[in-house]
Amino acid sequence: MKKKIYFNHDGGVDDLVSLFLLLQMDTIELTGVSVIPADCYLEPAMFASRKIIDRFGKGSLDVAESNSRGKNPFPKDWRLHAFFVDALPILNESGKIVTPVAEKPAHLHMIDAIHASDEKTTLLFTGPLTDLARALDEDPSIEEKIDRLVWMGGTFRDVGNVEEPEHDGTAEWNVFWDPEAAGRVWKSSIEIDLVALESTSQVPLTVDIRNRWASERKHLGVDFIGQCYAMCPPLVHFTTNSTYFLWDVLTTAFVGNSDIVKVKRINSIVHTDGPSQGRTEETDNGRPVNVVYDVNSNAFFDYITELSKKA
Ligand code: AGV
Ligand code: CA
Repeated sequence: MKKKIYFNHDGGVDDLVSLFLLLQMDTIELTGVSVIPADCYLEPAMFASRKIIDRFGKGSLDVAESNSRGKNPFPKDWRLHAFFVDALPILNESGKIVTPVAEKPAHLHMIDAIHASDEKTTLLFTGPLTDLARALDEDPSIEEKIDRLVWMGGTFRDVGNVEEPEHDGTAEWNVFWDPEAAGRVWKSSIEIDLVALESTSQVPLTVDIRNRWASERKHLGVDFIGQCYAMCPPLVHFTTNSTYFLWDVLTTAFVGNSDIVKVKRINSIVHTDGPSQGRTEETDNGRPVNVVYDVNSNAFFDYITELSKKA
């Protein structure tokens, strides 16, 4: 039996590579895709998603647009990445887009997808949780049909990846964009697997991995991920605010192959306002979450590279 996955992403390079990889996994069935304009601009991220499904997918999918808004906007330079992926020749060779835009907005599209399946759905979120929070408010009955939420979000270290005025730097961006949405999901009884910065910081984009993909570019899918990651600054001497990690791709790989990571269960809360807004903190009286805190990075890079060769 294939795992049913609903994927909500926010159009970054690693979000779009994640969509590509999901389409190569034969252990899962993608039941829906939606795009939230957080770390992207909506139009190019929608185009890119539909073109990736056209080029690399099989069955019939549509892609839903989110009409959600966040509290703390992402830097424009990062949001521009979706334009670059959308413009890749490999996605524009056919000159047309077949995969349609869904009629309903993302959160309602997700509710329909959850109810349409007899089995429980795994939610994969690689951007903020706004659409899930709204879906839970709209139709609380979806909770019992959700197997789990796998989310790229949060950190339990002292330092996150938000460097913004009026903030103390303790948050991870996907929580910071809409801290209240995370707070809403924390109040639900959904099982949460968090792929936090603890593990994603072990999979930076490096020149070595780029060179590996370059050497194997005769495979169409490896060439595609190589082209995508050509747009992002790699880790060379030390980590900066713009250094790229394979945050969402690790989260997606975890859905396909949980053997490559280590997970521990802790209790946590989310700070929803003030200078620490978006911070996830371990506390005894918090709600339980499963934190992916360690990854076998060689096994991870082998896994995604081999998956890409199937395209
Ligand atoms: O915090 C990680 C999340 C992931 O979902 N995103 C990027 C990934 O898609 C935000 C982000 C943090 N630092 C970034 C980000 C950077 N240097 N460039 C682009 N996005
Ligand atoms: Ca993302």
